[in-house]
Formats: sequence, structure tokens, C-alpha cells
Amino acid sequence: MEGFTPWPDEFAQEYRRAGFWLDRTITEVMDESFAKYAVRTALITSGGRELTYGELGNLVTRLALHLVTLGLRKHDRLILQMPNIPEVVITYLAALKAGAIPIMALFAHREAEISYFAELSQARAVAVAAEWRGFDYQEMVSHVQAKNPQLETVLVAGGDPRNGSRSIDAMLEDPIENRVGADELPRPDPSLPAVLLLSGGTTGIPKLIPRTHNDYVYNFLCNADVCKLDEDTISLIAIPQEHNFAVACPGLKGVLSTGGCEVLSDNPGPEAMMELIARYRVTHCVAVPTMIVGMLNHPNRSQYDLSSLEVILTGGSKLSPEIAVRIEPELGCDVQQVLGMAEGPLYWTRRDDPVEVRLHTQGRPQSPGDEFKVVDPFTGEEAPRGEVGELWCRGPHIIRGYYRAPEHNAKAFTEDGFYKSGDLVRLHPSGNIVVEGRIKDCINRGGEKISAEEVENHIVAHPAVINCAYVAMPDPLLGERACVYVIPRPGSTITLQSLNEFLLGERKIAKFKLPERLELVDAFPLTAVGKVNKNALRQTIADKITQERKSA
Ligand code: OOB
Repeated sequence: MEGFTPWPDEFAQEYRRAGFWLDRTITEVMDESFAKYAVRTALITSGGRELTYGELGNLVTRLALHLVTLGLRKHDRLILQMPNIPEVVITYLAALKAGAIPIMALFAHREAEISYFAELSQARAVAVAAEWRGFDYQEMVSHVQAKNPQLETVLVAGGDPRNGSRSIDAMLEDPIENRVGADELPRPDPSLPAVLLLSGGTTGIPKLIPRTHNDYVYNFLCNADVCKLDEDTISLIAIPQEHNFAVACPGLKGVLSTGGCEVLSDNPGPEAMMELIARYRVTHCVAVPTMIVGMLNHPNRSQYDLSSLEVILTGGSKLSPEIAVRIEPELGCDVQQVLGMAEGPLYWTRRDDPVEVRLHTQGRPQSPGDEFKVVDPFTGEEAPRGEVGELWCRGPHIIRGYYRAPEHNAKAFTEDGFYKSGDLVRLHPSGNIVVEGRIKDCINRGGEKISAEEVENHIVAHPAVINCAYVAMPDPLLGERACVYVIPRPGSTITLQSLNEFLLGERKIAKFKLPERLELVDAFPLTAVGKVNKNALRQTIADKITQERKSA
């Protein structure tokens, strides 16, 4: 497939020989579960809807048949952008069953991001919710279509479909399986991309990440094993379902492959999460560290019976040691940490690791097929054991290249196929790794990644801005928030509010990327080679915030 970098043959052969790659499609693995666990509950949503495996499987097949009948072809890209409603699960699995490749957008994305994904992928279809939190997605899609005529098919969940959009609700009501045979559904090649994930971590403009059936099936089966999921698992997911963590680490597919139940919530607030844990006797709670802080500090926590909780699975940003030590005594459950990346690497602590390792490291590779190195990013030489270096990874579920990004791939991967993660880590004496920072230019806002370069390109389009530098500032709840340093055009005025109105109204970017502080300067500090010294800017703003807190 054009734009996709496969694993070299000798690796593919080895991954098959070792039993990592099964040459099965995601649909085949899911269909086996739908049949095997037919009467068990597969999905409960915070809106109160419950579906058994049998019911979910039937809806997935029905929608898949509608999609092929609408003209969706094998390997067509379909942008999936919905909040955590039942249709996000059904549409995702149906797109796969129809042989299409879903692009896993987030409901927070706006016209700028969706247009970019549509253009890069030449997507032919998009599936959205009609409305969410007051935002009209059909209206947004009509603007995306104006620039992307190939985006022919618009599928809408809820609301009234407009301008030729198709209603997902109506398709789910229409038993097309009585008219169209399952032999209309194509079988994709398991060694080709099944899904395109969004990069969170990379420097520059967000990339699309091709995950093949072989690597992604192994990703969730192995992860379900490492997190000890089984038929009794009840897993709460309140982070966006389209994110890799929620869909495959072990996520939706890990749960469905083992006969458990996913409780899917559209409310990531701590009280809503505790309410669902108590109501559905949740055993495994998926949470970014910010959510854990929210639950630990919630004044009404004692009102909720959290005794069913066995473990919190946490990752996306670093769990601080101060929070880690409070989880077991205060929430009464274990914690399992993951350093995960959409590019594939998954480092997990294990439930039987010694307490020091469970609480104070971010794990070790989940797969015995994974290789990693901690290196000096400038020389590529391995760092002395125990010292900080960049994490480079390679393995059976780690990609060999981004989608349609040859120039970036040459920088992001070594010649022998290691992915240069941009994360700074240290090897712990246990053999696990500890995350110490990063060298890539992005902000991690409570697990939500923002590429600095992407937002800077929008900010410099503002008429009052000569130049800007978008950097992380420390935040007690989210870990980091974005601060922008701006060199203003002489004689013009700019405020944080006017800048953000411009970014939302004119540039149409997702709200979570807006800077939360503006600093006006005459010039930027420079490095020895003349680049903007972002380390110095990060330090300056961190010091300033510390000073302000002291004097407050
Ligand atoms: C997950 O994936 P992405 O692709 O949104 O973000 C990846 C980046 C990593 O490179 C690292 O910078 C950061 O997020 N990160 C962590 C972390 N887990 C991820 N930083 C410190 N400590 C951790 N435990 O975020 C993701 C994918 C699958 C499962 C879980 C998280």
C-alpha cells in the first residue's frame, strides 16, 4: 500500500514464527468473541444503553453491510469522530468489517485538523455525531467537504442528517442482512494497515500512524494478557474511545477479546467516574493521572463504594510519585502504569512487581519481541546504564514509518528500524524504565498531546504577531499547560483573549490547543546555533510561576 512502510521480511517471518502475528484480521478476532460470548454483556454506556456480544455483533455486521452498499471500498479511509456514545464503538468495528481504514480523530478536533486529515489521507467518508456540547459537526464537515471533494460519504449519528448525509441510526434500524449477503464484505490483508491513529508525541505537524491487523491484534491480545483481563473484567473508559489507550491498550478490543464488559462514559469528571465504578462494580479503571488526582481529592469520594475496583490502568502522562503512593491506601486498588505511544511501544508495570517498581517506574515492554535502547540522542551511542537518554524502540507492534511522511520518517526512525520516541528515560535497577522528560517539541496537557510547531504556525498568521514560541508551563493538575511567547508587531496590540478568538474563529483549531498564558517579549533567547532556546523559555516561565505563587 502506497505511503506505508512494512516490516522487513526477516522480521515479519520471525514475528510469525514466534506466534506474535497470527495473520488474522481485527474483525475475525472480534467475530469470534461475538459468537463465543453471545449472551454476555459487551458494552454499557453512560446513557444507560446495554448491548450483549450477540447484539453488538449483529449491529456491527448490519452497519458494515450498509457501508459497502453505500459504495465504501476495501482500504477506503473513513474519518471517525464521535464522543463516547455507543455508535463510536459500532461504527469503528463496522468500518473495519467493511474493509475500510478508520482514521481515529478526537471529538475535540475542528475544521483545521479534520481538513488536514482528509487531505493527507484522501478519505472518502467521515462519520460524526450530529452535535456534541453545542457544536454542529455536520456544519463543520460541509466546510471540510468544500476543500475535499473526494469526501463523498457523510455518516451521522443522532440528529437530522442534512445535505445528503446518511443517518447511522436509520441504518442500524434497517435489517439489510436480509437483503445483502455477508460475502459482500471484503477480507483485508492482515499485513496491511487496518487503522490510522493520530500521533500525539511527534515534533511538527501531527502524523497519521498506520497500524496493521497483525500488529494491532497482537497489541491488544498481548495487552489483555499483561493486564489480566478475563470474562469477569468490567472496564471503565472515560477517555476518548478513539485514542489508542482506549481502543487497544488493552481498551475496547482487549476487553472484547476476553469476554469482559466495557463501561463507556462520555463524562471524564471524577465524580461521574466514581458513580459508574460503584453502579456497575467496575474492576479495571482506565485513567490519565489527572483523573486519578481528581478522584483522590474529591470531597464526595466516601459516598461511593469503590470496593469492586481491582486496578487503575494509568498512562498518557507521568504519574507523579506523590500521587502514586496514595492510590492503594486511599482508593483501595492496585495501579498499573503504562508508557504508551500511538506508534506502538507499550511499557507496563506488572501487578506482581515489587511495590517500589510498581509505583515509581513506567514499566518494561509488554512483548518479549520488543527491543529497546536508551541512547545519547546526538551520537546514537547507548547511554551508560542508569543514565538518562532517549528511548528507541523496535518490535512486533511498533511501526516502521508514519503514513505518507517519507521525510519525517528518515529522521524519526533509525536505518535499522528503531523508532526514536523523543522521550527521555532512565533504566531503573529492576530493568524497568523511568520517564524523565522529553526532547520532542510538544506539550502534554493532562495526557492530551499538542505539537508546538502546529500551533505556532497558526499563531504567526495573526496580524499582530511577528514571531512566537509555544512552550509548556508547569501545572499542578494537568502537569503542563501551554504558554506562548510572542514578539508583537510594533504599534499593534494583542491579548490572550484576542489571540484565542483568532485561533478558534479564523484558524478553527481544537480548543485544547489554545495557549493559556501570553508573554510579550522583544526577542527570544537563542541557542549556540541560533535556534529559539525553548529550554530557557520553559525555565523562565516556570520560575515566574513559582515567584507568583510565593507572592500570592
Ligand atoms: C499515549 O499515547 P500518545 O501517542 O497519545 O502519546 C505518547 C507520548 C509518549 O511518547 C510520552 O511522551 C507520553 O505520551 N506518555 C507518558 C506516559 N505515557 C505516555 N509520559 C510519561 N509517563 C507515561 N506513563 O499517551 C498512550 C498510548 C497507549 C497507552 C497509554 C498512553
